[in-house]
Amino acid sequence: SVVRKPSLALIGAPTDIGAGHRGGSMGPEALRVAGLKQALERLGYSVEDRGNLNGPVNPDQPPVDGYRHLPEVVEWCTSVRDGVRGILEDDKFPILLGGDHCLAIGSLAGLAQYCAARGEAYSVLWLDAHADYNTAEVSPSGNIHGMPLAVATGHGPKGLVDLGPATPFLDPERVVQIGIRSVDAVEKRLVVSSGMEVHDMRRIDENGMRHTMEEALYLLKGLGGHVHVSFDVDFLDPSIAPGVGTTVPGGPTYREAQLCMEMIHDSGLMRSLDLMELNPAYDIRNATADLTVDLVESLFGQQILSRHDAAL
Ligand code: 6HN
Ligand code: MN
Ligand code: MN
Ligand code: MN
Repeated sequence: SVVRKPSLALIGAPTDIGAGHRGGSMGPEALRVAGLKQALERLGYSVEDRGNLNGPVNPDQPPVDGYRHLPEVVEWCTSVRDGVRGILEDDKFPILLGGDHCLAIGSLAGLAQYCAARGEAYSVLWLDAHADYNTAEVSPSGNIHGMPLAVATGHGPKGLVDLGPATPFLDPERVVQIGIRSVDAVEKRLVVSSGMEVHDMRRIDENGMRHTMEEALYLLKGLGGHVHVSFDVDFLDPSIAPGVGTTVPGGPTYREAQLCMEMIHDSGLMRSLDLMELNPAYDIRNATADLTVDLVESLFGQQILSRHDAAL
């Protein structure tokens, strides 16, 4: 069967407003320098680069009432929401170039608005070292990039929880996490009772990436609807991906990560994508950006040799 390739649209959100380290604001440009658009064009996609969104500068202030930079995060996430929704409304596949992971609140809200207007459902595949399920009450840092899934599922401040078509704008039963290996003490309790499907690194160690992804994709397929992939680059083992602010040892190897991406592609489920937390200030000669582009190639169908036995 011939599946028509979607038209892709890149949109940059150059800010580190929700992170504890500066430098993620350079992520979108590093991905462009690594040749993201050209790589996707080589695979036969038409790719539009919508440039960068604008937003407030990072005031580098300590948390207030448990949140760092909440008003600025609201502004950035509002423009990400509108940018991502605009791409979907143009019948294109959005690729958000972060920027820190708080911006996923914006892309999920935009997707939620788009799906709600059409009576569709959506699910999320979250590739990350972290669960990103903190609330202000339990966060050790106040950094909002540690909170996006809690916010989208309704646990967070006014201004963010109400960015979608309703509050909450994401059903935790429709969230699948892969690669998790750093969860804060109280966050653990919230994650366990959340209803999210968490494939932590121990599960990947015990069952392998193949079996883990088979389970994850089987669940997402059964849930139906739009599948959004939110890729936090710190998902990867720091030995191959040093260019992030919050490295955690013990992540997927190069081949485990490639297999993960290849299987997502073969499932045919993905309809939108975030590329988050790349931090060129910590990178070595743009190697982590280059690796991210390599992985995105697999996510969009690059194969070592063509094969017809898709994973699902
Ligand atoms: N990320 N759990 C830590 C915190 O401060 O809440 C780290 C969060 C990292 C978030 O990498 O997207
Ligand atoms: Mn992370
Ligand atoms: Mn994250
Ligand atoms: Mn390549």
